[in-house]
Amino acid sequence: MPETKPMKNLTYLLTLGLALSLHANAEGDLTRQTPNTLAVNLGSEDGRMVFEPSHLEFETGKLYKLVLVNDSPHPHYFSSVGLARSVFTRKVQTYAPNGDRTAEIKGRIQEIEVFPGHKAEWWFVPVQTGEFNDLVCSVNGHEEAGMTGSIKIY
Ligand SMILES: [Cu+2]
Repeated sequence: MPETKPMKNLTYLLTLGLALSLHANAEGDLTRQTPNTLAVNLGSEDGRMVFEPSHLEFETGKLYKLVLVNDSPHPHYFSSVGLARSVFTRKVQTYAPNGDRTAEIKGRIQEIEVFPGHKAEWWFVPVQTGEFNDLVCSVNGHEEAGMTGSIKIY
């Protein structure tokens, strides 16, 4: 039986509807967006106890790749309970000084320690807003020496 014109239109609309819903599902996975890359230096090459930059801002619903770079002579932590409680972590990726990937970590992240010459990427999507003045390096004496910072999620 040949397809009638209204039947063809219905088939077209059903196909279009399916295509649109598949598209909506792809966009719905917030962890698969192109990441917004942000780099933070933990300490400095000449040994200063700083986060650079020391104030970070994120927007809810966007995927971030926070690159924690330690080019200093000391190990440093990146620790913010406020941030940790406000994001969904996709993964943490770690790198050796020669650039080789050394580990990929999944699950809830509280704080990350990066060793001299190493790098770690924290991929996350902020899911709630807030302002936190609790960014700190928890190595003994580093907070007192100036390794503090603030984070705003809007
Ligand atoms: Cu430190």
